[in-house]
Formats: sequence, C-alpha cells, structure tokens
Amino acid sequence: MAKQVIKVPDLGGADQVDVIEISVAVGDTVAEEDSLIVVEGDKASMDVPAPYAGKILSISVSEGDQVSEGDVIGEIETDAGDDSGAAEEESAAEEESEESSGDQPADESGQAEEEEAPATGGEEKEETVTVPDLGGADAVDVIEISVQAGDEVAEGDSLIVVEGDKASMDVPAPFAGTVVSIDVKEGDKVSTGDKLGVMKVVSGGAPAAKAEKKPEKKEAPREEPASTPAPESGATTEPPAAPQKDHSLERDLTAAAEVYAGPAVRKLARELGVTLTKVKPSGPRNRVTKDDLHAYIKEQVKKAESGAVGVGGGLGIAKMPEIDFSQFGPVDVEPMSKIHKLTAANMARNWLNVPHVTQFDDADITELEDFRKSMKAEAEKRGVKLTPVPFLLKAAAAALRAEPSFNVSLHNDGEHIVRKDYVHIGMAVDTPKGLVVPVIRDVDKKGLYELAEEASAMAAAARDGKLKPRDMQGACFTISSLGAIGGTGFTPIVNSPEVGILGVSRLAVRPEWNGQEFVPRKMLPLALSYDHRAVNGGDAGRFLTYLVSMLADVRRLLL
Ligand code: CAO
Repeated sequence: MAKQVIKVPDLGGADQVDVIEISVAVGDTVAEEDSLIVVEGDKASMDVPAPYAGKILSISVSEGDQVSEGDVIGEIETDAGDDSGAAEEESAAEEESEESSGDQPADESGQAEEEEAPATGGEEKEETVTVPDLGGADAVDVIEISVQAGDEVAEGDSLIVVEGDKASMDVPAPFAGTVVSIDVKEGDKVSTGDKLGVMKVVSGGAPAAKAEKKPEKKEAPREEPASTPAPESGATTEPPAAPQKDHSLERDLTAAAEVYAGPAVRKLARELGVTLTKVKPSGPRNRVTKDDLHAYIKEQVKKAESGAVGVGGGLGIAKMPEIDFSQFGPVDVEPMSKIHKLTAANMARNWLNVPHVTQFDDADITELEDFRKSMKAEAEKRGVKLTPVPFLLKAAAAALRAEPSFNVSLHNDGEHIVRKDYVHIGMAVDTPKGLVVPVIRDVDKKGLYELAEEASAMAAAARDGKLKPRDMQGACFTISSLGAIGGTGFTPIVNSPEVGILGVSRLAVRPEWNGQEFVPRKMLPLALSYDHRAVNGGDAGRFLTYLVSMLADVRRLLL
C-alpha cells in the first residue's frame, strides 16, 4: 500500500484550465485511467485520468478552480510502491520526449515544421502543418475538418478537431495564413507529428494583418471543440466559395456546444446521434451526465415503442401490430390490386387531412320516381337507362351553382381558396378491381338523357377498366350512390381537393305527416360530408336543403 500524489498531467501546452467536473469522491475506488476530474481550456476539454488504480484519499481541487500542469489534484492509495520512482520516470520520459521533439518546436502550437522567423520582405511561403503534441495520446480520430483549401485563418483558429479516448481537442493553426490543403479527412487516425496539411503564410507582418480582420473567436468556455464548426467564427473578408451551408445545422451545433458536458458525454452523444440540447441536465451547474443521456434515450425508445404523443399535438399513430391470422384459421394472402392500393392511400390521406363533418337529410322523391318511371319506356327506346343517378347529378349541379361555397378547393399555400366556374361531378363506381370515380363534365349544361347516357357509359368503361386518367380528373364534387346495393345511410369520405361528397342510400317508403295525415312517401336518405376547413355548417345546411328541394320538385329540376 502506498500513498501517491496525483498531479495535473501535460495539458498539451494549455495553462490555467478550468476544473469543470470532479468525477470521483474521497473513498472511491478507481481503476487506472478512470476519469478523476474534467478540465477545460480555450480549445479543449479533457478528462484527467487516474495514473494508478486505487482508493481516492483526498481531492484538493474544486469545480471552478484553475489548474496547470503539475498542480496537485489529490492523493490516492495504491497497491504499488511509493510514487517517487514513477514520478521520476514520468518526468524523465517527458524530458526525453521534449528533447527528441527537436524537429517539432515546443512552442505552444507546436505544429509548424521548419517554421522560420518572419522574413522582412512579406513574401509568401508554404509551410507544412503537423499534428501537435497530443499529450501522450496516439492514433486519435479526426472527427471534424474545420477549414477548407482557400480559407484564411488566424493563428489559433481550429483547423481540425481530433478525439481520443479521454478528450477531444481543436488542432489550431500555428500561424495566420491561407489554407493550401488539408491532407486528412474525417475518420482518419492521426498521431503527433503526422502531416495535417499545408498553409501559405506571408512572412513579415501580413498574416497578422489578415488575422486582425477576423472576428474574435467566440468565447465558449464550456464548448467541446468537436461540436464547434470553427469556420463559422473564422469569416474571411471575401464571401466563401464553398457551397451554401446548412445554417440550421450550424445553429444546432452552436447550441450543442453551449451545453455543459464533458468530452466523454459528448462523444457518446455523437455516437448515439443525440442532440445534447434536448437532454435534461442533472449534474452540478446543469451539467449533462452520461446518466442523463441514458435516461433521455430510454425515454425516446419508450415513446417510439408506445406511439405515445404529448398533449401538444401530432398524429402519433401507433403502428398496427403484425398478426399471423393463420393461428385463428385457414387464410389466403393475395396481393392488392393497384386501384385498391391507390384507393387505400387516398382514403387514409383524406381521412387524416380533412376535418370531416357529415350532415344528413331525406329527400322526398315520390314525384321524381313517378316521373322517372313514366319516362323509363321512352328512355329505353333511346337506349338509355333512367335510374335516380342522373337526377342526383342534375340536382347536385344546381346546388353547386346556387351555393357556390361548395364549388371550391383549398389552395396548397393555406392562404387562398380556389373558386370554380365549372361544374364537373365525379360518380363513384364499384368495379371488380376496386372503387373508381369517373368524372362527368359540365353537368349543369346537360339534360337528363345526356347525363343518363354518359353515366352508364362511364360506369361501363370503369368496370371494363377502360377509363383514361383524364376521365377521373377535375371533379368539383362527388356522388357516391349505394342505392342499388342497400343500406340506410353511410358517411362518405371527402375526395380531396374537392370539399364535398354526397352519399346516397336506398330509398324507403315511409309514412310522412302532411299536416293532416300520414301518407306513404318515397324517401331517399342523403349524407353530405364536407371539409370543414373550406365549408362552414351554415353553407352546408343551405346546400343540402337546396339539393333536397330540387329532388322533391322534379319540375324545378327540369328548369
Ligand atoms: N334506391 C333504390 N333503388 C335505387 C337507388 C336508390 N337510391 N339507386 C338506384 N336504384 C335502382 C335503380 O333504379 C336500378 O333499378 P331499376 O333497374 O329497377 O331501375 C337499380 O337500382 C340498379 O341501378 P344501377 O346500379 O344499374 O345504376 P345506378 O345509376 O343506380 O348506379 C352506379 C350507377 C355506377 C352509381 C352504381 O352502379 C355503382 O357502382 N354504385 C356503387 C358506388 C359505390 O361503390 N359507392 C361507394 C363508394 S365509397 O364512398
């Protein structure tokens, strides 16, 4: 057992860095390399690792203190012998490395190979820039390239960001100048002394002048360099030739850089694709900890799995579970027709996008039916089948003219309404391959026989699969008649961008009160669904009432 003094290690040239986190407490048992404290300077934040495994006896720094290389952090009790040997070995190794790094000047930036004293003539000179002393780290990842060829940078501006096990750091420009090339890329591994790129430097004062033009580098004491796109702050006097940047991304990165978190947490956040600004911090001084990150991810996974949404909105529709129906009995799985798939997609889109209201009424079509039947024979002679559908088309066209609030579409910009001065009506047709809606044009201008002829021709073409795309486009309104099939009522789905659809059910003979007695009347159940964004209830009430009155008085329909 030996008591060892733990000191601040080589900080890669940085001095007076802030202690931003104390990661252990007195009495904790730590493994070698476990983080003891986290320090942060202008350019990087880094974990200070335990030099030995053991038990923490004391911590002599506090959050907010400033420390430099060699300052005492605390004491640790180890199984090894006393620390003097190790300390001596370490300092000997340091000295040796300083001596052997003669080809890499030991100035603070330490990156310029063959850097010369500024010449007096102001001539341009290309200099190779190498990776500086990484504080003992080797083969660190290049996680960001902060500049590109042609960029002018000030001394100290970030060129690339590297990240090792314990820290991430900016590699700063060793002098002001122009970037000629950056010879590493994101994902590369680099070590001290590796060539990073080439810069053009003007000897004799010019670089300093250029550097002055650059705005002050943003002070971000809690910034983790990996998240900081340095070129933002390194604006040049000329507009950048690079493609337009995604400024929203820059904002995100800047915001993330302002989050208070250590390098290990930031690295983990990056690996998991978590935006740190979204994580609720629980550490001292609102520091985001690894636990916070894990809690955030757990919460997101839970939300995604449950499909839950907050009260704030969003559809958040839970996914349908996959069910093996064969466990309940024999099944046959067959492909859906193209029409069926399209209808399904359109129905879902319209159902989810359109706020529907459906209004009901019954039209007394006793006289209409008497008239229709009286005309049936004549119609047949003309080769036309006179069903209620042409009458419905005619009545709907009249209503669209009388109540033009239904003959509209909402503009996609959400700020305009499109009013139509034509009356084309779609007619839902049930075919073996699915539902199709051919469109009859200029219904308001056509007579009953013409409409009957066109409706049956369109229905036949639909069933034979002979409709052309144009035959199904341009409707202002749709009629869906299930009268021949049955049912007392249904709520049709608006066929957007139309704003209204009329659902027609089977007529029924019902006793109606005429003021003196109940009389049998042929009542046709109608359901008008409409898009409440475009049409209000009053307009819908007037539209349906008008339509019912037209069907009730066949003379008006013929006018
Ligand atoms: N009540 C009672 N009988 C009705 C009726 C009603 N509302 N509507 C039609 N009929 C009668 C017709 O008068 C005809 O009888 P007769 O031969 O004795 O005259 C019989 O039903 C069959 O009519 P039809 O189907 O040949 O012609 P139609 O004009 O009534 O309908 C069409 C044409 C294309 C609308 C229809 O065939 C069709 O496909 N309907 C289904 C529409 C659909 O699927 N809608 C749901 C879409 S989902 O919103």
